[in-house]
Amino acid sequence: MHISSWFTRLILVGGLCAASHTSLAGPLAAGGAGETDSEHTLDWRAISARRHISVANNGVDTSHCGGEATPCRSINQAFSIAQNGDTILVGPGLYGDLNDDGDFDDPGEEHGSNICLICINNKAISIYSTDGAEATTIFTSDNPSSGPDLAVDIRGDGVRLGAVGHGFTISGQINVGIQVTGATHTYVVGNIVRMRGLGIWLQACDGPIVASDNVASGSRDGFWFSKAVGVDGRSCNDAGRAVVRRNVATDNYGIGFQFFSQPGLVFEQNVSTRNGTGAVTFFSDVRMRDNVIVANHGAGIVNSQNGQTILHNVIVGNSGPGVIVNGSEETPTEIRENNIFGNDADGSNCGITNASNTHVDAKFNYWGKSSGPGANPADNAGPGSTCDQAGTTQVKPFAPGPFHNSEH
Ligand SMILES: [Ca+2]
Ligand SMILES: [Ca+2]
Ligand SMILES: [Ca+2]
Repeated sequence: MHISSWFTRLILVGGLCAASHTSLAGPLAAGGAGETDSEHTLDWRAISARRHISVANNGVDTSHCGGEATPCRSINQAFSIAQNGDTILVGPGLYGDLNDDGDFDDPGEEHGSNICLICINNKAISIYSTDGAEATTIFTSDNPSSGPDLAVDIRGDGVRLGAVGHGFTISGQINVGIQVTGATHTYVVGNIVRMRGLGIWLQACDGPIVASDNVASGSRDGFWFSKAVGVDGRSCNDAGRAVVRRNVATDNYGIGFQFFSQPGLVFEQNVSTRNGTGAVTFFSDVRMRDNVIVANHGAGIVNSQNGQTILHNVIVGNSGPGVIVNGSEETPTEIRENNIFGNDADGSNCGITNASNTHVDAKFNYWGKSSGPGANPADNAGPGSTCDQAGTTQVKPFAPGPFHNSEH
């Protein structure tokens, strides 16, 4: 499955292209983040021609494995041989608990540590699959007898795990699929994760960290983003800017995307669908743009702190309110140019529930009807509705028709 085509299809099926998109310059219009653009133009031929360490299902782990004709069997063994700046290329097949006996002590299995099955510590390396996530599975057993909490643990700057078309599927019943702990300039791209607890958890430290084109499904929560706290002797004063782009969280019974403490985090072109809740923020200044937040079993977006920017999203058909704004800071929240309808059908029909007593700028949204927010088939919001606790949500002017998403 190629995520971007699935993404486009999802939007078109929604029939949201009836009106032309009037582009109103928002605060993100000139900003954005070109950080991950290189992911799409990754020169695979050049990478595979460069010196690299090979891992394959017909490999054997030795102290000198890794040549094209003498591949290693496990990713850990390749990592132990790798030096700073090296690339590890992993062939198709199965890695991890090869015989599904619940442990990792058999020949060719990933002999990590009691913390991590695959441990990427303190070397700036790139690890790619040659054939893509669908063809390359890291399996952690459905019945682990004991063992690590993390399937892949990255503790180091400048690591790349996967690329578009060159990631991994990580599945099984241990707690976290991919965890990045206290890193900067680290990329997690093109992976499919299905875990017992949490799909992907990125904890940034003093610099940008990027998650793009990943899929997290069938876990408790899909994605978590937070600032690392004093990892390995580093103070991690600042989370740095995180970029979360083109990921999909689906069928997680908890939360699709959860943001703890990364001001300035850019969240764009992601899909959150059929999760318990679509996305939850605990910190001001998360910038959400061009996402699809649909058909979640609870609310679409819950802002536990105000001060977010929510622009150009499709927030449709969630069982709870489209957006809930909590929080007490005097930082205004901006929710503009979104399609917000079909939400909260079992409740109060709220497109935006503002329980914050602070100003929410919700101008220029489309509410499901040309006459603006109100009773079905529109969603409600703003002064005079039960959705607006203190009458501080500004819903006028509104958009008379739905926004196009052709820009995807
Ligand atoms: Ca085993
Ligand atoms: Ca065994
Ligand atoms: Ca409605």
